[in-house]
Amino acid sequence: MNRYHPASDPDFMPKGMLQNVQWSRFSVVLRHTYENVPWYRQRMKEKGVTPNDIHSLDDLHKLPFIVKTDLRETYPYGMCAVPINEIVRFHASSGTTGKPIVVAYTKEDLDIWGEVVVRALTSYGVHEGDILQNAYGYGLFTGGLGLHFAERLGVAVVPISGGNTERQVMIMQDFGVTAASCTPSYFLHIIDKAQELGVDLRRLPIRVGIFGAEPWTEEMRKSIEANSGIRAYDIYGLTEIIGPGVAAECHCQNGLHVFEDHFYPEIIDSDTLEPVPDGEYGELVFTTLSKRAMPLVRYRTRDITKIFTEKCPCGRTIRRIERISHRSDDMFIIRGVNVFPSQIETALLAMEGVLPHYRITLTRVNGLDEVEVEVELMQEQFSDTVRSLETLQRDIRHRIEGMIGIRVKLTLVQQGTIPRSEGKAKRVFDKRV
Ligand code: DLL
Repeated sequence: MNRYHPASDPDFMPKGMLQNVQWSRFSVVLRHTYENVPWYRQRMKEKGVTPNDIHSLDDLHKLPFIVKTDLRETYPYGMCAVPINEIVRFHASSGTTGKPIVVAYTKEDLDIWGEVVVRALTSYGVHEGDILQNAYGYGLFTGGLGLHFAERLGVAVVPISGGNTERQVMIMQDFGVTAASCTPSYFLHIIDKAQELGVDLRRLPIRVGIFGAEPWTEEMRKSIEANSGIRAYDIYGLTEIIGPGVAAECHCQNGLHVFEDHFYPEIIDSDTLEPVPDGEYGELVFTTLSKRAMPLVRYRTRDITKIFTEKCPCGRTIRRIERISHRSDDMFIIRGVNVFPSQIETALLAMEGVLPHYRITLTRVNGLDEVEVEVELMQEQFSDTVRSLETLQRDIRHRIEGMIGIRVKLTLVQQGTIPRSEGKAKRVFDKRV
């Protein structure tokens, strides 16, 4: 079992030492990738570079990027850098169309994954003796088996997976669960169900939530914390890099520390593909520094964030990224204006009486793009006078329009109208094509 010892935690390494670790790991990974993955050798040849041209991590920019379609085109084993008999696990990310992205792990890769998940849990204050209700989906998705590594911290894991929400509430109550992991949208559903069943989560021993796999806003965090009495923490990761545990918040809840001794982050401008300085927004790119089965060099995540330069009060010296509020491909363009769903979520959840359940539908009427936002209201709002409902509707609409800069149609709906999700929530429905 991996027992946690802060003294040996690279989260707290002096900077120079961390850079040495990063470089010594990367130089091995680069050679390993070049020698064992023909796709990489070919791409590097096209760029006119070999591992001999890379003398430090400052030379990373000389290397080509890799994107999701490259992984899809080499499906299923084209990116594997080890023989199949060294692989002990596969995961895959579903994707909406075509073949999935397949990721392979050696036994040592699983140990790295376990290590970063344990570090994340520790930074949320989860410890031996806790009982974790793991409601991320088990299977090819990395959420379930990823958070299952909590066992290595001495945590008792309830591998309940997603779904059957009534049973989730029962088990949370009966087992004395102290921590839960799932998507933030699914936890909202659990909160609703508990309320419906007359169970007050604030009176249960549960104190920590481990939420990720989809964007969520600070307003959503406040809503979850107020309605469940837990502390809600962000965990970030992606199948291609390892799964959950690439970066995680600490108790300061202000940015996610990247476990950069294993996953080296860069932020690039998605148009010019040039690195941007720390503190500026751009697309997050990762290079895996220690994985053997499927190392990735300069993988473009499409996730938009920035790297923090300020020291974190928690004392960790590894860098932080701002929470991922959106992906570059989440953005929709309405009448020439770029809009992110997270902007609408922020505007909605700042209003009294609004519930954190909403849906955005894009349509084209007579050649003109329209945005409709449906949002649930607390029941008591509907029993108020029609006049105050109209005022509320106008106020919410103005707030959204002020945030995104275009007119929207706003529909207020009763609690429970918008379908709930058990995994990653789908909130935008683009019916323009
Ligand atoms: O969602 C891995 C994961 C499981 C992360 C459980 C956290 C918890 P994929 O299905 O490959 O892997 O999706 C990865 O989800 O590129 C982001 O766009 C998004 N994402 C993941 N975590 C967060 C987060 C898992 N904390 C994609 N905040 C990533 C915002 C997130 N977006």
